[in-house]
Amino acid sequence: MVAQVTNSLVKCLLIILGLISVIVNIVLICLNSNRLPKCHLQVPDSITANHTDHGSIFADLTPKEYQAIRDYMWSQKDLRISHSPTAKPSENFLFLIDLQLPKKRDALQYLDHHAQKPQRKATVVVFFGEFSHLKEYEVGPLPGPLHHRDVTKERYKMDALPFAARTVTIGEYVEIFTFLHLKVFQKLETELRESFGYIPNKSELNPFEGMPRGLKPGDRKTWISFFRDESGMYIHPVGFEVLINHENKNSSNWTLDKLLYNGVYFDTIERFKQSYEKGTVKKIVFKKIPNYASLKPRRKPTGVSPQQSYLQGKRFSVKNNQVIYMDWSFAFGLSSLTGMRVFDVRFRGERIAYEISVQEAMSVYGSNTPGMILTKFLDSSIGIGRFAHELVRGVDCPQVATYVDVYRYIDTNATQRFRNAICVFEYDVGRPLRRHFSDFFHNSYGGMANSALYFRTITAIGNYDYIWDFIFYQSGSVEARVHATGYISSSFKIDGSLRYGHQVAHNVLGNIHTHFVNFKVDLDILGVNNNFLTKDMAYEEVDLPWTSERKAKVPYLVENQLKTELQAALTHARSPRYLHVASNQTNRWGHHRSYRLQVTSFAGDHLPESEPEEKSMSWARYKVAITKYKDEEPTSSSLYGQNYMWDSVVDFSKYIGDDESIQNEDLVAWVTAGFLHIPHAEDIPNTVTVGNGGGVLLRPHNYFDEDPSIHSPDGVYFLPGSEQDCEYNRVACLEKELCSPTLEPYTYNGFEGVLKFD
Ligand SMILES: [Cu+2]
Repeated sequence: MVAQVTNSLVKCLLIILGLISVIVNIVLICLNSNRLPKCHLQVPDSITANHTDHGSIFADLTPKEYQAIRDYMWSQKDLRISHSPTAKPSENFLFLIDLQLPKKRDALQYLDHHAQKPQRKATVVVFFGEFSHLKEYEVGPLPGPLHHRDVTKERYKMDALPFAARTVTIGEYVEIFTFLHLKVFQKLETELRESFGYIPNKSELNPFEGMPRGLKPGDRKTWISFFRDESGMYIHPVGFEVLINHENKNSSNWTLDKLLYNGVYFDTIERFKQSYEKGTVKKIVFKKIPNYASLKPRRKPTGVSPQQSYLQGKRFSVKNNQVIYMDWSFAFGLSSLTGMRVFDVRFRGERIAYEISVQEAMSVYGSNTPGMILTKFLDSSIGIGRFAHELVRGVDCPQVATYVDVYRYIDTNATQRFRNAICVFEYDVGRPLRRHFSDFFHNSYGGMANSALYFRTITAIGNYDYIWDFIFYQSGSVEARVHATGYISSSFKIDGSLRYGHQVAHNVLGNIHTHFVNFKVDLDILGVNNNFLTKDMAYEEVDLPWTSERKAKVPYLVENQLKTELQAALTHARSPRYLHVASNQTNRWGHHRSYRLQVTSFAGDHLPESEPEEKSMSWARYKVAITKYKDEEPTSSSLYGQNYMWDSVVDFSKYIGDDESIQNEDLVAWVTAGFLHIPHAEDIPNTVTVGNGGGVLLRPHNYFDEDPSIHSPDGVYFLPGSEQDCEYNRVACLEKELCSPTLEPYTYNGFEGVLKFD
């Protein structure tokens, strides 16, 4: 009995001791918690931005809108539009539906004066095979009831556009491929097998076209070069090219006009066959080779490259087609033809630009083989925005970027969705925006990282990939930039080829070519009434007031106002260094508030003006050309440029030919950036972006009274003794706040080394 009582007491004591121990531990943990590291960096989801509906007037058409327009046009019995996605050239085909931009005056009334929202309309392009002409329609208002109006005459001063000016559609390509199969491959099976390893349905030859398609208006004669059926076919030319005349809308009337084999021309298949059989043409003997064009890495990845993250959440917001970032806001769109564009670009609420948009990408090639002798590509004729495909996270854009889907209706019979074809991200460009370390007197450090917002799309147009960026900096600058990458175009090396480029693989010539890109920059500096100013520097000889020993040559400021369109058409060779779109208003210091256009370009000559094709690319004459804004001059190039180069329906030089006044007017700057590409061994397998770019930077110049980035929350400042203080240097506390074992502890001892005068 006594033993039982003793056992119970022991148990009770143990339980009480246990409880006391738990309570003491809790109290101790609570008491000591202040001494443990705090990992309390706040990570909000994203900024809360005050979006408006204003951007919607520039928004691309929605899938519902595309379908409504298509169905409406299909229901117009008199237009007799085919429903097939691969309509033949002889049929009527609805080639394109794209947003019709509102008239600028209406848009500004809506944006600035609460006027009624401009009606939403579409531009519709119909290729009328039955009637052998092309027409453009305005269809709207959306959401309906819809009406259509033929606007061809209004836009192009002709009742209908020439049939030969149309883009080659998927439907026409189907017929071209069938033609090649029946009229070339089937007839030359033996020769093509022996020469190029051609085996039907197993080892094919892939076609690549030269453009333009002929020598004069109305021509549709295309040189097609053939390439091995490998990935990266563009750098696998086989030395075989054919000229097809496909002018007639019925493919049964098409003809094979010429052949080229190993540098020798033949008029017919038969003549080539005879020559090949007799051995009078030097035969190319097929040899299987490893695919040097493959992009499969030659070594396996060993890890992941550095990735950026937003430690405190995104500082920008994308809603519908409007982006808000720090002091910036803008609306965006992606035209199937011209590509990326932004509108109503504002900094601190003030509109800087009404529109900044890509207009055209052009390349002129040199060669001694026919597929490329004449080649001058004008990409908007096939569609620049059309080829914006899904972007790859971590490579095309940072993993943490915001991705936007786009919808298009071009060369098809249904709306197509392209997921994640636009990306938006904030990125530290890796070089301070500004900094100063005060070594002499008043020791201090002030600086700021250059974190900017990127708005990007990438278009893969055939062999080339163009990376298009609009970049918004915290100093109030905005930049439009393009970089080229992808495969070069090449031709089979024959005698004399090296005059037109360098050899880059066995029998492969990388052809010399140019890249020219045109941007529309519609700046509105404090309203639409602006002037075009130039500034530069010259030397003048001056007396030295304190001595007669000698004179000195001193730089001085040369300022001019260019008053007419022709005066302000500045070629690549002749342009003052500073170009400004300026307001009549002045800043605190009495200078005209302006934005400067700083063009990064190594363009050179585009094409001698005596060449008939030059009319379709006359925008490329000028590094910067300023025109008075007109709704009738919306683009510098057109859908019809490529296949009607010799009598182009849009000839930019006519925009400035009337030499209108540009004083106190609404001004548009048409900016051309470009570079010469002499392909070299390192273009194999792909051209790299490093060094292959150009663009235009729009930067404030006396627009503000000081650099606006001084107000940025990213500014860093400290003095001797306050190096570890986080009040104006958030990075100093990052390691503690994140408790990150990978972050180096923050230290700064730079003031130890300053000059001392005592
Ligand atoms: Cu190139």
